[in-house]
Amino acid sequence: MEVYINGKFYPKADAKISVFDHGLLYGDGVFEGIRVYDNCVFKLEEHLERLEYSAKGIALELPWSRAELATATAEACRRNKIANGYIRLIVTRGEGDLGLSPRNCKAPTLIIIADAIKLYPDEFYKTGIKLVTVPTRRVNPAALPPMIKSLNYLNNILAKIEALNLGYHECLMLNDQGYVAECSGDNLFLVHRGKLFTPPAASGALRGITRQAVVEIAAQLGVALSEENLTRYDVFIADEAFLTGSAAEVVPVIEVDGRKIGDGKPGALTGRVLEVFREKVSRDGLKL
Ligand code: PXG
Repeated sequence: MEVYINGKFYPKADAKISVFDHGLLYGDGVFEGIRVYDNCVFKLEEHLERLEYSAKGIALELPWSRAELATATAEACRRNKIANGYIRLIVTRGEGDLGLSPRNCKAPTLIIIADAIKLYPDEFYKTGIKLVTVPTRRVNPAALPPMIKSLNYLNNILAKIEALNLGYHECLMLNDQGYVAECSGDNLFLVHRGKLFTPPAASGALRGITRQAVVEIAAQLGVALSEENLTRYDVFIADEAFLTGSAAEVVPVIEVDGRKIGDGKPGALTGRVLEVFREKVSRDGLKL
């Protein structure tokens, strides 16, 4: 495998950055997790747009154009012969001194890893997964906007640890007001009386690319969708629930906090959304 760092490709063993890089010292940076399906980089434009917004959100000026980032991403896939896989695009504040100030960081570091993807077990899609609400709250947008896909993932990792310790793969995270925010690495959707619901980004959700794809699929299927504040009560009375993410795609949720969602089986609308999503993935994006 060869990893792209600042315009050059390095064998995996030599792909290294400085220990003085503020991405490491302070988690000062942003990233994207992107899927490749049958030589198509799914929603690359949307991922690059979000990367630009994340960078803007942390006052990091990207010295690369969207076209340059797309070309480098495509090249990383071709070099590594990734026709189906996963791309991790990382921009750090760059090498600097000890001390929080980004002013001494000369230039951002751009890293692109294109690798095979470890797919979720097939049974997740067939039988669904169970979630647990964790005590760790999603970080307050006034402290660190969750819309920024930053290298600072400790909030999510603390939640993930709590879920794993309780025997769950994924969890429900509430915001500091008690409204549903999202999962540790996925967005959440509910189905109630044939309508789709998902929390607004302002409630502490990342503007997921898969989430947006589901919004488009809902419109295509003629299913109403509302972005509104949701409570655990809304989760418990839902007929169906599913989570979305680049790695997860669309995974049915059959139980939350020991309570069955609907009849406790993956829902029909969830199945239809997953079906349409999988039809879209190899068509909607940059062709390699
Ligand atoms: N919320 C959070 C906090 C995430 O990290 C999503 C929602 C879903 O967004 P997308 O754009 O992927 O639909 C994410 C994405 C990984 C990995 O390596 C994590 C994500 C995506 C891809 C890989 O664990 N999280």
